[in-house]
Amino acid sequence: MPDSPVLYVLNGPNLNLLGVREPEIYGRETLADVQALCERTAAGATVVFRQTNHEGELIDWVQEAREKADALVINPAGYGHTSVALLDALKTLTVPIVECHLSNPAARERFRHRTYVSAIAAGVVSGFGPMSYELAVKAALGLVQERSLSEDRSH
Ligand code: CA2
Repeated sequence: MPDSPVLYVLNGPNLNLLGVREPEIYGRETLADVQALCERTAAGATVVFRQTNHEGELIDWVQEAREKADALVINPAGYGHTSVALLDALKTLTVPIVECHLSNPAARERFRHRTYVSAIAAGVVSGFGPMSYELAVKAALGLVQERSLSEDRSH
């Protein structure tokens, strides 16, 4: 495991409204609460936590993660269901990608049942509210550790 792994946690459109609108679906915790939860969960790792409402900015950050991150957790929000461009950017990463959703999109409208991201993610965590992020962060750091152990063994 790198001494202090760098974990990018990227959030797509409208997640800035968390805790403010539609609490029956997305709960009462804010994105700042989710960020604090990720930072607590990833103690010892560096967490780069960001949200954007703009597809191009999200793609720029994925490209940045390609250079700087040891793993990526992404809640692509609506872009997960629509964006081939985001998928193309994610495909360029060699580090583990964990997809994360607050709600369980498979239990919602049909158009939410598929995301482009899940085709290339190491795994998907959905339906547990903010705890989805906690589980996703643990999974991502677990994968980083697994990789570095298998790299050590091959040297
Ligand atoms: O459950 C999730 O995390 C989603 O990624 C959230 C997306 C939705 O399009 C996905 O199907 C599932 C929507 C994010 C909107 O976030 C809001 C938060 C609070 C109030 C209104 C919207």
